[in-house]
Amino acid sequence: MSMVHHGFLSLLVRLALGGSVLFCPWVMAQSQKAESSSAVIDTLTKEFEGAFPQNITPKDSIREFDLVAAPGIWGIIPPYRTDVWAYNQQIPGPVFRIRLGETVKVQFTNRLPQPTTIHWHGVRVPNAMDGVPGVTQPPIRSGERFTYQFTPKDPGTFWFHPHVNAAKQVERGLHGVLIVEDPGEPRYSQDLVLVLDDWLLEPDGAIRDRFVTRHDLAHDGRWGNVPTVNGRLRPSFSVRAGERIRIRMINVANGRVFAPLFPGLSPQVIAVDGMLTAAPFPLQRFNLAPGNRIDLDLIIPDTAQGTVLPLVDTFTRNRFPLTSFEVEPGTAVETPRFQTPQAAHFPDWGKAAEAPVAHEYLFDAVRGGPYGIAWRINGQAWPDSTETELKSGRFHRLRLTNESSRLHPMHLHGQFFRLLARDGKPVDERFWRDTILIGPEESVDIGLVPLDKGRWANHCHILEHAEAGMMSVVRVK
Ligand SMILES: [Cu+2]
Repeated sequence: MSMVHHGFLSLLVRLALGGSVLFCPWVMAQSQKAESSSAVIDTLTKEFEGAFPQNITPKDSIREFDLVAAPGIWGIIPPYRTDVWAYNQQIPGPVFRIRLGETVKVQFTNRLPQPTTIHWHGVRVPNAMDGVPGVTQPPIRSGERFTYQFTPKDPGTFWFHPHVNAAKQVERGLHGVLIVEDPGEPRYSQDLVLVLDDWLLEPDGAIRDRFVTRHDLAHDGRWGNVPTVNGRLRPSFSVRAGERIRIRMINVANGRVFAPLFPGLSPQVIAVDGMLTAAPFPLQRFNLAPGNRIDLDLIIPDTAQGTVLPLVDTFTRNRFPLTSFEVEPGTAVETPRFQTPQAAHFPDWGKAAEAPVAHEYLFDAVRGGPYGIAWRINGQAWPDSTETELKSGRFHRLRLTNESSRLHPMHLHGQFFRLLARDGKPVDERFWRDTILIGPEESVDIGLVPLDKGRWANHCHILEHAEAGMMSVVRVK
């Protein structure tokens, strides 16, 4: 029966009962439904409890780091010298390693010819430390200093980069790594950070200096011609048979998605976007989109002595090597034995599909705007934007719908979420994310219990798309 008929019936009932709507069948059905969906949300919220901490008690230990963003020179493909913008004159920028409970204090100086900020990707920082201009802080002008200080609540692999003119600043080389070690986690033979990047270089080694082009915007952002690991084309690492290595892989590219694979080896994925998975799973086809991180547990087999183990990208049909591990002959070591680390608690969320969709975000592009093509969220291109609100400490299901034929790795600041469904079909991903790659014409549902209050950016991590409007703000109250 249609709503019109229900409305008509309820009017009749109301007239019969002298204005009371207590026994209106339609109103009763609605309120039962509301009750049951709020019961479902209660269950989902309860299942989340203990998944990650609301707060952390800082130890009495402040780790100070100096960080300077400035023009510099880097040998991406020696002997060519490339003019870059870099943190502390190195590509990638420094790796800041701290222990859980320690407070990070970064004394930052901007020596770039333009304003900048630093965003701590994936770190649940106080909102004022999130580095988003016009949302959490004013841009830091050329020559100015700013102190970022926070105590990370989660151990894991995080990174940092500018949030002003990011398509240009990140592409020119501004990115660094923050690792929060958990003293309770096992000791690997090596803890190796691999920063994956992708440069668009001219034949003389210079960075092609046209940014946010119409071509980039009509496609999946800027894809380059020189993939690098830790700022070098195809570097190699020396390892020994028997070693058990924790590899922390980060995609800092503007647009390129990597699907890293070690042919013939079976590393286990132990963390995604910084957070330990509910259980380790083999690395097979994992799309590491811009912003994403994975931590791997890799054992170098005894049989590999004297061989070279490549790491290849398999995202496109055109497979290419990223780096290789040279296994020294005759130097095998004993493999450290321990249980692979995993999340202490991971919510079941089997009922998540029964929760109503709290907000839907539609992504599309139109002609216009400062770059000729504008990327939009719900019909608006940043800074034109309507905030959405989420309640802190309550489960929400959000729907992200891609109405375009391009890729969009969507990144929500300050929160971790879990993929629940693709195109309405349930997906059982047993790990958290802060960035989710959405395919052409695809719609995904994500679930989260936001904890940290404030105004958090929600944007595409293809930095050209974000620059051309694909950003909005979610307010957690
Ligand atoms: Cu996008």
